[in-house]
Amino acid sequence: MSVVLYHHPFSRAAGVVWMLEELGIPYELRFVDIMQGGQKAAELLSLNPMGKLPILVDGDAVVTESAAIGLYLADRARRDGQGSELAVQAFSGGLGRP
Ligand SMILES: N[C@@H](CCC(=O)N[C@@H](CS)C(=O)NCC(=O)O)C(=O)O
Repeated sequence: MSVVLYHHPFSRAAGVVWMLEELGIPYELRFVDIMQGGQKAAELLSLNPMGKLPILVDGDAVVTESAAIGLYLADRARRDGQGSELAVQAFSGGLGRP
């Protein structure tokens, strides 16, 4: 089963997309219109009661909070020999900064 990311392009989900791409993890994007309150829909509140994006679903695992998602993906990728420095780069001060 592929990773699903509930996403809006102008949200912290952007850093998660970057990390998924860098790690080469296949994923499905599900657009959520946060301008229209889509993040408060019952289906999404059942995944994240905080009513916020991003939300990552990986099989039975549901991960929220962008930094936590970054660390989760780093742990997932470690099997393939990649480290957690990508999570630090993505979520500690902005994209592209070490
Ligand atoms: N600390 C959270 C912040 C989540 C957050 O504030 N997400 C925003 C988009 S960047 C959101 O969903 N806003 C809609 C709302 O608060 O209703 C994280 O890093 O994931």
